[in-house]
Amino acid sequence: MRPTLILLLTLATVAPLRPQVAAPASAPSDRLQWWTEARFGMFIHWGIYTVPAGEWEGREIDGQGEWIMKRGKIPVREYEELAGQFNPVKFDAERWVSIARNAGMKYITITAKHHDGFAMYGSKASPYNIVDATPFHRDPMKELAAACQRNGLKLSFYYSQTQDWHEPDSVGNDWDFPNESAKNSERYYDQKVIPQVRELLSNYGPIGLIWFDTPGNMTVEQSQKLADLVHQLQPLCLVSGRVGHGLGDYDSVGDNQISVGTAKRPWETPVTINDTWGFKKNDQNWKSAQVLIRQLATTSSRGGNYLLNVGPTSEGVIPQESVDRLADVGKWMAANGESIYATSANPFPYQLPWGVITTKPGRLYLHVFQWPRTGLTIYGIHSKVLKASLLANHAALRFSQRESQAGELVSLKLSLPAQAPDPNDSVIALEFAGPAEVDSSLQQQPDGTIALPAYLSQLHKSPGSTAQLDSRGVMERWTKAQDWMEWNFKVNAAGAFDVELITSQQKYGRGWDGGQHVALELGSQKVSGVVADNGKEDNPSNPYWPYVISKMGRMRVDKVGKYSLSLKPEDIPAGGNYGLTLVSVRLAPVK
Ligand code: FHN
Repeated sequence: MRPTLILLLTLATVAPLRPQVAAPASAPSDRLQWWTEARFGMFIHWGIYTVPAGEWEGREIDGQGEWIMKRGKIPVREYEELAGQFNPVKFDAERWVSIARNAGMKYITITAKHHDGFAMYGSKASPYNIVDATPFHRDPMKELAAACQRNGLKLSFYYSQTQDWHEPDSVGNDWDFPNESAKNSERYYDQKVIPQVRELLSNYGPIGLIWFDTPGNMTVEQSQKLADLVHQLQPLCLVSGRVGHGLGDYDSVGDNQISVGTAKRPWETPVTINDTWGFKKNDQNWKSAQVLIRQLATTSSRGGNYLLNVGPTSEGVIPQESVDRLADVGKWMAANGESIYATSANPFPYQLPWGVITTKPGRLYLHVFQWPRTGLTIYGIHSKVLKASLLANHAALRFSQRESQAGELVSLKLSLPAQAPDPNDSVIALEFAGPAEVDSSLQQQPDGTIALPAYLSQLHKSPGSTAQLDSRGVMERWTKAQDWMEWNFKVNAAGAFDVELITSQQKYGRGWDGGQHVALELGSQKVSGVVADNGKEDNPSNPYWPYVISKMGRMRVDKVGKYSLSLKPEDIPAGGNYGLTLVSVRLAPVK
């Protein structure tokens, strides 16, 4: 047998390389290019709901601030009076735009009209707007458009096309307008939506995108008409995925969701900095700068855009808690933005145990969240590394690459300082002569763990099965015991493993079924058990959906090599709400 070759490359002497800029294999259309390069935008929810700020008649109304009209079933005539009290005298477009710019954001998407139907710009199509109906009388969108131009950011508009609780012909207001059969959605589209979208695309210069939301019961024709209108008025303006029927230019995943795998289409996730979107005075559940930075890096590592929301007050002020956190994100971006802007997704189809990876031609950026005390080993990089350095200060790192017996580079070992240079996300840049080639097959990681995500399984569906992956990469509606999954993977170090099932709770941990009997088979070994709550695990990229760990038993692997593991439910009790919400199977080495 040929001895394994160890290649030790010392890099301190290698001159810095310029990243090679090559056209990606599938070049984004002209419309998408700026947006996929931007990766990071500011979402702003601002409207007259900021006057009550979550309270109505001395009572806190449950839910998000911008939903107070619906949750409180506030009659249109009473809600309209808020306009007379809305006077955001502290609004300063330049300040808002510089907060976004200094955070490293490249675009702003602001609510031109939310579900309450109130236009936050001067609209001729409806007098129910900020210029005509409030004592403010200014058009903040004009001021923002100018400030964005000055600062090099794109301005985009959120527009609620389906829900409009102010209009008798629209969807959502069943307390003032209970007679559903009297509603004429075409009339609402023709008299309000189409003219207002036209105004937004005609009066504010070049617009980056129109962020339609909650398509609800729109027909294909209605969605198509809106998308066509946008493209006809501004051919370079994007249409969000929530225009409905897959007719947007990109996909918008669920609120506050980050999918676990890479997606087929360009995508964006809207995330709130606290829990509400529109300002709510009692919502103090601010995400830390660390969570925000890691969510941004994680979204980029899966090829998505991160649209982070702030909710300014009725005075026109972005809350200081948001400003502080965005400033911290901005400091990180100033040093590490190269690893976010214009990057592509992690070339490995799976997640790494220590963090996430983004890439550009000739570079891999390792975003290390869990700093390893004894150096970092990565399997599966086949290309020769020319240089490794810390992105923030350019300090070169020593490394070695190991070859397989067949002469293929199979593992990279980096020597690292003992302390994480950045507790939020330390980025290591790896440079290559060309695109980094990696082994995309599933394999045991250097820490001994074998992680088998649902999104990389082969799912064998039985007839009539409704099981599928949701936009987080979690199985939904798996209610038939005849559906089963299998994975092929490589074991690099033999030993005993604890078998754990990771399932996801629903939002805020409110729903989870459990109780399913599941069997896992690996060769002639079989373990089976009940999906039970044996402990929770944080899910930092999706903090609202905690993971549940179920311990299923122990398995042994005596030889390194290729294996296949199957997961077959033996029983899924009827009457559950969610089914088997599988995220992954984990084989954790027994220490
Ligand atoms: O109902 C809205 C909500 O108020 C907020 O605007 C979010 C942002 O993505 N979108 C809707 C729900 O998905």
